[in-house]
Formats: sequence, structure tokens, C-alpha cells
Amino acid sequence: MQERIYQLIGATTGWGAQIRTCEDGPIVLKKAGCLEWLKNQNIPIGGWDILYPKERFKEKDIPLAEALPLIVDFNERLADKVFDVMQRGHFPVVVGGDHSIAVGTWNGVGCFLSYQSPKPLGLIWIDAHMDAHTPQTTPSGAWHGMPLAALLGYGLKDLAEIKRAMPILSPRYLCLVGVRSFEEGEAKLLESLNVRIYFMEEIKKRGFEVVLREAIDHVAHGTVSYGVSLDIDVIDASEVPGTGSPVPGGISSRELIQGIHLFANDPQFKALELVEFNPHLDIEGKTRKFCQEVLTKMLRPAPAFKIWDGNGLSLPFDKRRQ
Ligand SMILES: [Mn+2]
Repeated sequence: MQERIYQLIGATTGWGAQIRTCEDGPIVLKKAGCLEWLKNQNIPIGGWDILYPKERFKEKDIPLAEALPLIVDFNERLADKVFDVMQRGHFPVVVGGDHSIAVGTWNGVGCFLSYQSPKPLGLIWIDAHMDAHTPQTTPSGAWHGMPLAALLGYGLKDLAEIKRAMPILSPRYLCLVGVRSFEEGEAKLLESLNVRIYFMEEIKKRGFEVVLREAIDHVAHGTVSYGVSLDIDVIDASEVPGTGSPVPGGISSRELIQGIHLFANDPQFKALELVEFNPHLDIEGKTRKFCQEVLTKMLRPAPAFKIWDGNGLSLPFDKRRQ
């Protein structure tokens, strides 16, 4: 199997969320040594870039309704960054930040892959919420509740057409996994588009891994490749204190970690996004450590080649290099 090189991109924005301090998520993860940890697991990392919005909440607060230009600008730059990473042959891993960054991540991935094949991009959206509101249906006005609608071509043109007029996602090749908190307007939109939604009820009956296998099957055939957008609030609220919109009744962190091994070796899996980690709400680094574990399990270590070292000993290649 060809070696994958992962490029981490810290998307340090919380402008889409009600609790904006999730802008520090990727910075805290990086400072706590996540990069070194991943390298020690023999996961090939090309680097970890941090992308900043034009304004940081830390320095200046801006009301929700006025944050749209910041979100649009950030997502345009994020899309370009992700496109660039893929053009270099690397695998983008975007770490948020709130979920509004999905607009940039998947525009970058979708535009790049559309040059490879006319087939659509597949996406598995693992989240407690649907994030499929438009400005007309949202009760809160929070932009992180709207990215999926924008990626399907609905809602504000500013968000839906960030890189191109044609929608990035095709509803047939989109799956939602773990949903248990949603409003009528967004549910109606997804229902009208016939999007496959695995609600928590179904996951509890059939098991997370069984459902995930089916979801992969759903997005990996007939597509050029697929990606995963993972909102950590899919985990039960009791286990992830460090997130802004926790919901009870979710899957356990153990179930998630066990299930996501399916991705690491899948050649059709081409991009990952991990969002909504808020270090300011975290308790004793619990959620940060969980994010680190998710990355470890979803990314593939380099193969440890056995080579002749001249002394009659056979050592793994990585050990010999050090
Ligand atoms: Mn979300």
C-alpha cells in the first residue's frame, strides 16, 4: 500500500459557534504535544499548519449576525489550503474550530477531486446534530448549524458557492451518523433530498460498527473517494466535557474508537475533519486526549520494513533511522 503523508491544518475559528472559545482547540492540541505523539506512533506527518481568521475572538468580539464575512473569508482560505495539500499528494486532516469550517474543508477536497474524476465526492458526517439549517430555518442563527445545507447548495450563496456554483455534495453520497438533536426545518431539507440518516436509535439497535460499515459502503461506491467530518459531540455528553453543544444519549467513546479503525486502511478514504473541541470547557484534558486518540486511530502508521542491518539483525526501518 502506498504510504500516506498526513498534513494537519489547525482551523482556529469559533465564529460559527455560540461559544467562540473553541477557536483555541487546534492550538491547545498542538501545544500539548499531539504532533510528537502522532509521530511517535509512526504516523507520517508532513506538518501542522495553523490557519487564523482575520479577527480572533480573543481580541475582539463580534455579534453572530456580523460574523458572516469572517466565516466566508476563512472558509475561502481553508478551501485553498486543503486544495493545495491534496495537490502535493498529501492527506488533509483539518482540526477545528467550530463546524462551520466544513464549508472550507469540503470545498477544497471536492474541487481537487473534481479534477481527478467526474464522479461525486462521498461524505460521512458523524455528529449529534444535522447542521443542515439555512438562514430561514435556523432558530439560533449560529453558522455552525448550517454547513451541510451550504455544501448541498442551499442557504446563503456566500457560503454555498464559496469556490464554485455547483454544489460540492450530492445527497445520494452523503450519510449522517449519530443524529439525536435537530430542528424541523433542517430535517425537512435532508428528508426532501433523501439523505441517509443513521439516528441514534438505529445505532443503539444495530451497533455503531455495523452502521459505520454500511455508511462506508454507501459513500465509497460510485464516488471518486470519500471523506469523514467528525464532530466530537456525537459522543455522549457525559464523556466529552470539552465541547460547546453537548447532547446526552450519544455513542460511547469506546464504541467510536473501536469502530473508526475501519478508516485507517481504506484507500477510498481521502480527507478527515475533526471539529468542536473547546479546551476552555474541558476537564483535566479529557476531551483533548480523546481527540488525540481519534486521530491516532484514523490515521495509518507507516509500514515498519524489516531490513538487513549488516550485523545479522533485522530491525524495523524506523528504529534504524533514529
Ligand atoms: Mn456539527
